[in-house]
Amino acid sequence: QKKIHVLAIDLGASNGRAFLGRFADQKLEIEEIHRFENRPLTVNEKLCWDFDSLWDEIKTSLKKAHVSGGFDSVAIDTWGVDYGFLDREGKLSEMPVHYRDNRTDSIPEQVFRIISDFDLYRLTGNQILKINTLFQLIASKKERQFEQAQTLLFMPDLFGFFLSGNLYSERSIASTSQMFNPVSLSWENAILTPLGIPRSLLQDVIPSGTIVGELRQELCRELNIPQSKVIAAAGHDTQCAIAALPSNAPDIAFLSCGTWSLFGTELDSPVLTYESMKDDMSNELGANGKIDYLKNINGLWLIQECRREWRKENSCLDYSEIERMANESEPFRSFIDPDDDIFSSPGDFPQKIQAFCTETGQTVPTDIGAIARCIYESLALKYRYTLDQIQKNTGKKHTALHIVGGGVQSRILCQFASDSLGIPVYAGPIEATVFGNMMIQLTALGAIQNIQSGRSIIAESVQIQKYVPHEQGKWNAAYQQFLRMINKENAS
Ligand code: LFR
Repeated sequence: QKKIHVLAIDLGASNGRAFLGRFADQKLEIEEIHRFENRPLTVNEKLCWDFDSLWDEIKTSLKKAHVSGGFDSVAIDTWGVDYGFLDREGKLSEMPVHYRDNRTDSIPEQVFRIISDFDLYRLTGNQILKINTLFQLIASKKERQFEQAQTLLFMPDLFGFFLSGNLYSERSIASTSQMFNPVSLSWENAILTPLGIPRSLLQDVIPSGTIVGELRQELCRELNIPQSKVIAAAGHDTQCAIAALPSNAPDIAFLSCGTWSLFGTELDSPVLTYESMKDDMSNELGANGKIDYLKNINGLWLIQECRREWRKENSCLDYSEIERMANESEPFRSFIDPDDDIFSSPGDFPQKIQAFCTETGQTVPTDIGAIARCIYESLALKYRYTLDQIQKNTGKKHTALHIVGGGVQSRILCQFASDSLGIPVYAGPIEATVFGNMMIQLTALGAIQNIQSGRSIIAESVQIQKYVPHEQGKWNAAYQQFLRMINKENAS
């Protein structure tokens, strides 16, 4: 069988990475060929994507991939919800804004005066988060950015347009927007019309894993590379990662673990009940057309932000050192709700965690180990809280958790997740997003049959670490303590 080469470019919260995948005899080997920073820029006091530098890095990735053996196709994925506008001439009309900008702070409440939160949920299935595209768009509208805008493209589709010259809206990323109906699989006019969002801004939606065109000829000439196919894989990084779950067992729980913890399970149809909305559950479309019923939980962002602060004193502090200190720290002293609003934007996290503990009348963690332990335990307990909600809303039972993504490297978190949930954890692959992006490209190219076959191939080719639960009694008691804290918080 001829080798097929696919190029996956994944733009993550702190880095962008390009990997070349070589597929032959039902085996996929991956090689990192380029890595670059992805730091937001502040422009006119707004946190923005550094679009020009990212576009340069993408071009460098294409050149390097050519030198490393060439590629048959390329696909870009990134986080959900963000977008850019094109003007009449097809030029970017301004810098795309980053979802961590605070421009949407009071927007959801303003929107609820026109459409209730439950109507939004019932029609889109998305957990109501102020970062969602809909709320960002209302902020854009207030700032009169619509005036120049002819076309809205979600970030992976925007880069896809720069690569191929074609306009489209890939389904997995559309389904993070709070404007897309997961039942009719189309844009939801009952939301767009009353909020004054022109349907004409949005592109027709195409399924994940569509070949959208070829690299533009001018681009190939500029870079001196041959043409190759451009694929809309899953534009949404989380859906690439879920496509790479190393299992085809029914009813497995998954955790795509990185900056965010996306904790959920696959379903055949969405859960759009009031209770599900109150439980902050989301229904997002997977690359295989299934519904990912999941919660966005703040993830390793909490540790990343703390480390940024601690590094001001100790510039060599790495994650393994932080985990060692957390391991040595006393267990179950204090807990946070990882999703409290104070943790949504950057800035002195150790201090924010201490403030949370003071306000909730708990022991205040003072050193690095105690603060880190509080974060890891709280994340693991929030996973249990979420699994309970999922089981209540779906009537299903889950007997194992698969963790994929960078968080697999956090042994303490994998162990705590198993302890807290009382089920085994299977951790890996770390590079799930890249594997998934490539597998989706390979399905589009007809080299593999579907995502299910891709998952079997991944299960056979990567190492999976198993964790089993310990200290169940202590974790059960801790969970009761965590519940009291969360319920008190919710009541106040
Ligand atoms: C993870 C992720 C989540 C999305 C969040 C914000 O990288 O894509 O799935 O909810 O980022 O877009």
